[in-house]
Amino acid sequence: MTYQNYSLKQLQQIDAAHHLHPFTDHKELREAGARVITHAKGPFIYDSEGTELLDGMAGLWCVNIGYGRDELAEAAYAQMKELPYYNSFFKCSTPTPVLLSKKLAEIAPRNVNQVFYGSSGSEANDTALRLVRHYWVLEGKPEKNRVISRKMAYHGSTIAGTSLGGMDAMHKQLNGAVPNIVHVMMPYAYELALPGESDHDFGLRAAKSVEDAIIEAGADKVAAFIGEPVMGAGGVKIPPASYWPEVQRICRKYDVLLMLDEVITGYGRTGEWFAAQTFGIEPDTITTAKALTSGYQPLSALLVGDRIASTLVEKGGEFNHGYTYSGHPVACAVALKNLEIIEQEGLVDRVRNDTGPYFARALQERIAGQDLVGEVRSIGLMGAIEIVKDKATKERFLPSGSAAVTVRDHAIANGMMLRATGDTMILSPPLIWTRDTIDMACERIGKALDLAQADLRSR
Ligand code: PXG
Repeated sequence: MTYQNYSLKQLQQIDAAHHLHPFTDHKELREAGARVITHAKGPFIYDSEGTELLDGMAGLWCVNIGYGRDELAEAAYAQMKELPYYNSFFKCSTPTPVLLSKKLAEIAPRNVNQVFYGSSGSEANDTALRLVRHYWVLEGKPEKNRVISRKMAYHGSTIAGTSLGGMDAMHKQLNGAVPNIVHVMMPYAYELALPGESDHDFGLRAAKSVEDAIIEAGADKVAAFIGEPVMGAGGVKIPPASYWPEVQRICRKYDVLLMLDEVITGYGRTGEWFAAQTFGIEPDTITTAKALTSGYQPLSALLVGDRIASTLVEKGGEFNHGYTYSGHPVACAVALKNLEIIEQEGLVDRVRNDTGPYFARALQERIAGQDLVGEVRSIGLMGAIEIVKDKATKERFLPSGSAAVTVRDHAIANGMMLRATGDTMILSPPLIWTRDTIDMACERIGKALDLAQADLRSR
């Protein structure tokens, strides 16, 4: 029986009775009823009532080549018919993860040539944490097991992901995190730069907090630093240009491994295959997922740098770690086709040379001037709009987060799917957006901001 036989009300009732949603206040959702998205095409999604929405979030930061790409469905179908599943344990392999690994080694930074697969970004970060700790044990330094992360970081929802992440609300519900993980300040100039401090100096100061944490723990106790090149779920926080090269320098100075979490930034989002290339750094691990398959299949790839890989291979013996679906043949077939499409359509170059700069200009020229907007910022096709009560003082509306929800609701009512984190509106559209799509988005967002302003000022 297909869903078309059910009314929206029926689907909502069944959803409420049986389905526990991620990151959701269940009581609130059950009272309101879920919006049911039923189909999608290109940059648009459609709900069960036929409402068309321009998807400003590429699903959840993942549908980089847009919806309705038959080539991916065909790649999955062909692979399912030929070999739907076989494992990559016990000295076995299947062709698609082999070929995908080769492709990933080609596009990754020079020092990164090996891949470990999972099904989600959270799993990949679990693997990354196990791998870096194991690395130091193999190198004869088992006490080098601490990891430095950042406040507001998002590294997934498993126990390791939550522990690595810096979200207070998530830690509170953990009731006991993975030990030996500390969190330093985030490189968020809009709120954390001191009066008169330049972006450059702020970037160096934020990087210095990593050095301070290493010195405090003792370099012989610190395994790695982990960070999202641009913090995503935490509010599209783009570090100053001075930040990452300085973090890399500090990591090298103290022999601390550098782990990048590119679950959001990987596969073209910042105008290079990886943000590591955008920021000119050479990490020891790169966590990727999401856009690896444009979300058409669940798949993650932990890209492992030569330093860790050679120790693992030469000194490691058996690495007692892996998932049933590590190197899933269907997911890898879809990833191969997805990367082929990104390449054939020149989407990475397009973001770097055309749509990225156009997106930045459009946000500056059409959105930044609005009364409710404290700042706009973007990199490639990833952007943020800070919602404030007072542009000059950066004062926010109370209660915290409520203004952004008002903006979001007006955006959705005007055909624009937009997401809010705290009081920051977030944009992370499919890389197939054109200048016209960007114009359409800015028009809808501008209208939502006008309507929200009328609402918020009259309260
Ligand atoms: N690292 C980063 C940087 C992420 O953004 C994960 C790891 C975990 O990936 P999985 O596949 O396990 O979800 C993510 C996921 C949001 C939101 O509200 C963001 C994510 C997931 C759910 C919600 O922006 N990112």
